Amino acid sequence: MKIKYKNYLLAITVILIVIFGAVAHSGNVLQGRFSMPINFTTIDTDTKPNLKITDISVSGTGQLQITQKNASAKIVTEKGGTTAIYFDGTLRKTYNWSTLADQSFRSITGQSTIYTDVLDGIYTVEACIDASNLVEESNETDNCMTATAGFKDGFIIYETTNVEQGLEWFDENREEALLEGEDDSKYLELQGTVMAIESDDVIVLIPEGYEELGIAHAKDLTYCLALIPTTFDHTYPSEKVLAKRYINEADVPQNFSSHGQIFSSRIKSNLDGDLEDVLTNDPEGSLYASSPSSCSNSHEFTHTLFYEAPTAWATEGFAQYSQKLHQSGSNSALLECYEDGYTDENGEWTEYATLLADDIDYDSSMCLVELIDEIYGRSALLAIADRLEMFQNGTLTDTISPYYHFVYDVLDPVIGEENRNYLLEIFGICGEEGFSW
Ligand SMILES: [Ca+2]
Ligand SMILES: [Ca+2]
Repeated sequence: MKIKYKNYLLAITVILIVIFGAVAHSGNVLQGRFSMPINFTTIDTDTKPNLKITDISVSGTGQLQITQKNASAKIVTEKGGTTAIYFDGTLRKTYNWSTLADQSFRSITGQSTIYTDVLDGIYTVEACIDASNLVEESNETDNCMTATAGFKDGFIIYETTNVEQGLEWFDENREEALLEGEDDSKYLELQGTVMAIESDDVIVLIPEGYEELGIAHAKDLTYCLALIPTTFDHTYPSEKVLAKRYINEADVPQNFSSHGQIFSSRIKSNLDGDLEDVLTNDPEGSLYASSPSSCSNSHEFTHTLFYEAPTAWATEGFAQYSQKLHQSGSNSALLECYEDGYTDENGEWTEYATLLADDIDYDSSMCLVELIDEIYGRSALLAIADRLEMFQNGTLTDTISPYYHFVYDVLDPVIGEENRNYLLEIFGICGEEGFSW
């Protein structure tokens, strides 16, 4: 009888609250009034607090950020505990809780962040809450967290699980492997822990252990970003330049570029070699010539601006010519274009290849772009670049041919039919039948 009476009172109370709410507020407001979170079960079962570190990250200005949390519904009453931070296994700093301005981590399910000094390198960071074991917790085994984190040359370095970012191509390989009945797990295992090297403009994803290579790569992309879009009078098409270097089992290094993104895969020994080149500043290394006036990723970077031209000649021609202009010491930079052929880095003469749609000759295509620049001027080259950009943006409306055609829709409107015939004769193409591109 007593229990029933209680239930009866409770029911009346609930009804009165509902009526009061309905009278006091409009229908629109009511909806939110009954969505109160109810945590009674949790409160009843948690008999002890549980402290843990939930995140180790790096701020944009290079401070280490340690997030600590009370993952329970019991308040931590002790105020004199400590949180310890180790760099590469050595104690770096102990924070006494009483000195921390934000005490939220002691409240029920509360959390707060400790900001350390600015990092001065890359470290294996371990953070442990309740390091002196002052608090009796429901779980004493989850108090520490380890992560690789750093700040160097203006780049923040951190582990990332956001490996899906820009991994479409990688996923295609995985998909292909699955279709062929292969085990796809190797693609993920080869990748291992992914590190992000990030600044305001650039992000490089790279396997753990190759951070120094990632920093050199990121720096180089910063130089590319300052040099190349300006040359072609373009705005970079993405908020950041994204480059992803990952380990694959393919025998041949693979590069792929698209809208604001560069991917490259190497077998492990290649990546090891690239890292060694950076660490020893090897003059033969791919990033040796990297400086504010010379961008070593010039070719692939340029593809991120012109990634969808109507012909591979235009795509590769612009990338190679950009390399000649921006990458000192590269083969392209040492190549001299003339009216009927070119000399290579050894001074050897080669006649131009015939520019056919399916058979790309990088050096000849570069000279096509360079001749446009030299004979018809930079403004003609920029006008062509604009039309390529409009093509990939889908905003080119004044096309002559029914489908987008490099000769009719790009060259003709800029330099005229007579001049384009002159150029095409140089590259062995005469008459309409040769215009497959
Ligand atoms: Ca704990
Ligand atoms: Ca404890």
